[in-house]
Parts: sequence; C-alpha cells; structure tokens
Amino acid sequence: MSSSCPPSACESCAAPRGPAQRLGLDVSKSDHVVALAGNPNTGKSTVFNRLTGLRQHTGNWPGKTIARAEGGFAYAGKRYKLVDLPGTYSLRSASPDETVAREFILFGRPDVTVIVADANCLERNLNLVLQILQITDRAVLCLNLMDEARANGLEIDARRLARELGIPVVPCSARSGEGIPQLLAEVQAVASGAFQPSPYKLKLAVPGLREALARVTTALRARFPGLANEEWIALRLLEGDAAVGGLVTAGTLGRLTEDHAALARAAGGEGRVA
Ligand SMILES: Nc1nc2c(ncn2[C@@H]2O[C@H](COP(=O)(O)OP(=O)(O)O)[C@@H](O)[C@H]2O)c(=O)[nH]1
Ligand SMILES: [Mg+2]
Repeated sequence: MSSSCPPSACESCAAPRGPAQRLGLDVSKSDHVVALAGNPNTGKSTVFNRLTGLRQHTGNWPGKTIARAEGGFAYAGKRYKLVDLPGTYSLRSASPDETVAREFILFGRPDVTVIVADANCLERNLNLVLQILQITDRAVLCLNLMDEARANGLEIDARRLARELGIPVVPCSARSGEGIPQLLAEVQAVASGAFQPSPYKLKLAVPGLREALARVTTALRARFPGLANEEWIALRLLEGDAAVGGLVTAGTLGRLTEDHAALARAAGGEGRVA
C-alpha cells in the first residue's frame, strides 16, 4: 500500500500489485494452497512479493537449512496461501532443494502449482515444467521476464504453448507487474475448478510398462494407504530412483504424506515475520 492511500483503498485498488488484497499474517484459514515452483532466477521471489506484499513468513523447511517463505493474499473472495519452493532445474535427483520441491508438490498436494519460467530460455525451463505436469494437473505457467524477451526480439506464441501443454500460460513481467492480474485470474480458475487443466503427459509407450505400473501401484497402496501420487512414485521405483526407493524401504512414505499435507495447511511459517 502506498503511504498516500487510505488503509481501506487496498480493498478495491488494482495497483500497484494487481488486484490481490493483502492479508494479515494468519493464513490458517486459507481456502487454497498455491505452490510457486521454477528454475532459479526466473523471478519466483518477485512474483511471490507481488502477490503477498511484505506480509510474509520466512524460516526454514522443517529439519533442513533450506529457506522457506510463505505468505497470503485474497482474491475474488477467497484466501490463498502461497508457498515459495526452492528453485530447481529438475525434480529428479536427490539434492536437498529438489527433494523439498518434489515432496511438497507430491505430498503437500497444493491446489495450484504456479510454475515460473524464464521466457528467454524456455526450452531449458520446459524440462521442469514437464516433470511437474507428470505429478499434478493443477498447474499454471507464468512465462516471466517477457520484457527482456521482447527486448531480445523473441516472440512466443503463448496461446499455442497453452494448447500444447494443456495448462494456462500467462506472459508476465513480474518486476513491473505486467500479467499479474491475469495470473491471479488463472490461479483462481484452476483453484476453484472452473478450469480443469488437461496437461501434456509423457507417453508411457514401453511394452509391459502399464502392467508393471499397475502391479507396483497396487503394492504401494496396500503398504501405504492414503498415499498421494502413487503412479508417479511407482514409475520412479521402476526407473530405479534411489531416493524414492529409500523412502519405500525405510517405510517413511506414509509419514511424508501426512507431514506435507499438514505443512501445506498449517498456519503461517515457523520463522520470523519479514
Ligand atoms: N527484467 C525483468 N527482471 C525481472 C523480472 N522478474 C524478476 N526479475 C529480476 O530477475 C532477478 C531474479 O529474480 P528473483 O525473483 O530473485 O528470482 P528467483 O530466483 O526465481 O526467486 C532479479 O534481479 C529480479 O529483479 C521481470 O519480469 N523482468
Ligand atoms: Mg527466490
């Protein structure tokens, strides 16, 4: 809020950060949980700050030295909790950052995952986009740094990209706020179910894979009742993913599901208030 505005002006003001109204610090009663994912340096924190203003909690992810930021905003009568995930190029290997991002998307089951991508190096960014779309249908792509892309002479057909990916794609320049109102509208559409994305899925056209997946998935369900995203986990096990295999043999998958579900819904952050 600008110091020249009366406090109530934020209720109806569309500027300077778009139509989001800032909330107080307690976001325990949020209607929707939104995760922010993306490669490092794509403007995730800039989007986060745009949406939440200065009302943020920062701290660490439980048991880790990885920074965790979360905040709240309201839009169209609903309260949203926004969780900034560590910047990663992939969800596949077992670095602590990737593990945190992967586990939150898998087990925290955010209502919407906003993937922030750099429009200047889209091809590299799409690797993470496609990995996230293997886990969740409920995603929105924020095609950020469009101002730089334009200055570099790049033209991106966002509509076609949206069609091919099967999720909303919103061109943005988060630093100036361009595209943020549209981003909020798409987040709301996905969170409310008004729009149900049907994302591009990598084809599983390997002979026998479907049957193998069904067998592993059945075994996982029996061992870990209530497990989220069991097919994705089964696929990683068949690939020989050591990190996911370790969670199964140690028997910690079920607890992770519970912990992350609780973390997603919990009030605020555990750290100081920024
Ligand atoms: N030109 C331009 N710079 C941006 C934009 N969004 C973010 N930045 C800048 O890009 C850098 C990285 O942004 P940051 O939000 O920290 O990225 P993060 O690592 O993904 O959290 C910062 O210097 C931002 O000011 C944008 O839309 N346009
Ligand atoms: Mg950041």
